[in-house]
Amino acid sequence: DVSERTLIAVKPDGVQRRLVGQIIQRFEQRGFKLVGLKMLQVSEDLLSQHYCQLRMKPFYPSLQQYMTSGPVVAMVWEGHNVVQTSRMMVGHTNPVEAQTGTVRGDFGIHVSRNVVHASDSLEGAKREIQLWFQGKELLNWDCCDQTITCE
Ligand code: DAT
Ligand code: MG
Repeated sequence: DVSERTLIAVKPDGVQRRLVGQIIQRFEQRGFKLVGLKMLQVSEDLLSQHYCQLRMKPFYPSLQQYMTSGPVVAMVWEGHNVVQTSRMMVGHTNPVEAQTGTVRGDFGIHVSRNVVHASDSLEGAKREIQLWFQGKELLNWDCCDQTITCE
C-alpha cells in the first residue's frame, strides 16, 4: 500500500544533539514521502495518550520528564511498507541492542535516551497520527518521479 503512513518523532535528545537533519535525510533517501512536519513541546496529556500502554511502568515518570523536557520534531512519512521499514531503520528500543546502521545503533547508547520514535504497527500508526496531527496538517502531494520510486 503506497499510501501507508507512520509517525516518526525526533525526541528531545535528538533535537538537542542537532540530529534532526540527518534523521530526515535517512527517510528521504530511503524513498519515503514527507506528508507532515512540525516542532512542538509535548504536553503531559499528549504523552500519556501516546504511551497509554506504558503509563503503569516504573520508568514512566522519567520517560515523561525526558519527553517533555524540550521540543520534539514530529513527522508523518508515507510509502510502501513504511511502518515496518521505519522500525528497522530506527532499530531496537535499547540502543545497546540496535544494529549499527540504524538511527539508535548509530546515535544512541541508553534506552532512556534513544533519539527517535517510530510507530510499531499499522493500527498504532493510525492512532498516533490522529493524536499528534490534525487532518489539515497532512498534505497529499504528487512526487515528480513517482513511477521510478514505486509510489
Ligand atoms: P519503542 O520506542 O522502541 O517503540 P516502547 O514502545 O517499548 O519502545 O517504549 C517506548 C519508550 O519508552 C522507548 O523508546 C524508551 C522508553 N523505554 C522503554 N523501555 C524502557 C526501560 N526499560 N527503561 C527506560 N525507558 C524505557
Ligand atoms: Mg513503541
